[in-house]
Amino acid sequence: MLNVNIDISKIELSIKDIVNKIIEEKRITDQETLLILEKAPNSLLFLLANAKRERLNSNNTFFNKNIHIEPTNICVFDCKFCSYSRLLKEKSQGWEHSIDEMVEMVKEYKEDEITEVHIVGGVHPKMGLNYFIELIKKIKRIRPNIHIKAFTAVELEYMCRKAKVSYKEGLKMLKEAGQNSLPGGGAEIFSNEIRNIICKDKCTSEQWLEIHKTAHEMGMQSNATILYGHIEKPSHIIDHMSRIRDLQDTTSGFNAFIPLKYRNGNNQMSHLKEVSIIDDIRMYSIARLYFDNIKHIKAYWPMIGKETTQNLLSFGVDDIDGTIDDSTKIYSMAGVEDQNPTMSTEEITNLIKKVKRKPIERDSIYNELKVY
Ligand code: V47
Ligand code: SF4
Repeated sequence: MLNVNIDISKIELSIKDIVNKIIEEKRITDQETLLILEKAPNSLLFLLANAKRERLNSNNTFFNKNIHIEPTNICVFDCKFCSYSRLLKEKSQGWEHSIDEMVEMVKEYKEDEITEVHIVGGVHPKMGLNYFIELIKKIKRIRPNIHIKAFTAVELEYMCRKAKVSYKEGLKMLKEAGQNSLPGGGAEIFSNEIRNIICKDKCTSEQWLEIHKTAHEMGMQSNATILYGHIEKPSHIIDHMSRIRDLQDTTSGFNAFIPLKYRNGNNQMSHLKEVSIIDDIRMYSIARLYFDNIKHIKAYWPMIGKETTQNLLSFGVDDIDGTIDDSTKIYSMAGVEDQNPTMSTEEITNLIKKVKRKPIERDSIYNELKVY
């Protein structure tokens, strides 16, 4: 039973049973979730999400010490929401890091300063499977204990296709080189109706799910994301989460679900207004209530901002990623206020403590390393 103080008699009839199910910790269906996403008052949704967050993760708020490496922003795809990719013909605005440069980036940190390297970038036609295998091997040679979370399903689909290997073969080679897990990017919105408009040329929803399934079956865990707040409708959000919940029922390989708010700077969808903070909180809350099989809901602070992240810790979120030195350009180029997002351990833990939550440093697979 969730510990929540609600006067059930005051709740609208159509959502009363759903609320009872949530309180009794029963799984809610897609239809029920759609109904509460569309109809439940904010206060009710927020209260329930917080109760569930506290039931699953008590007061704990997780972060880790990592750096992001973006090998290139040259990309063969043309996602309408992307502010940072450049085509080969626009090379003057692009970057391509050499393997040695990226290894140097890792070397800048002492062994105990970071536990994870997160590698994600554009899909460059010349950076293939062998290139990334060499990169991973070289990083592991200098930091054998570091966790490498790398390559979205979009990058993996392209590199396996180009190398003419199956997902299983490609992932096996990367795993043998030292890759440990996969990030959750590239999922966007699974519905073809929306995908065909916002990112029609990259990997399909089925391919995204297949790649994560294959990784899970090989013992590589991953995350799942959703890109919300653009042209999608509530039904698309439910459909998206439903496909992830179904896969998780079979594999249990997802560590965290990460809602990513669409930011409208400098891209082909810039005419769209960004959604309000209330919509953000509703998205995170509904995710917390829907996923009974994914333990962590992550707010990626460089994208959503520090203040909103703090607020979200009361509405379902228990993980804030935590990059100590975030070199990601995905969000700074999309117009996020903080153009150089970095937080020291002290800043991260203070941010969490200020809203009366308990900061816990974790490793990449959620083993607790230190309580602050
Ligand atoms: O797939 C691109 C998103 C994702 C915009 O797994 C945008 O731990 C908002 O997935 N507005 C890549 N979002 C980043 C990602 C990620 C980030 C942090 C942690 C993890 C993890 C994964 O960034 C893309 C896309 O959905 N994105 N452009 C934009 N304008
Ligand atoms: Fe390329 Fe990723 Fe940007 Fe899409 S979101 S254009 S795949 S870098």
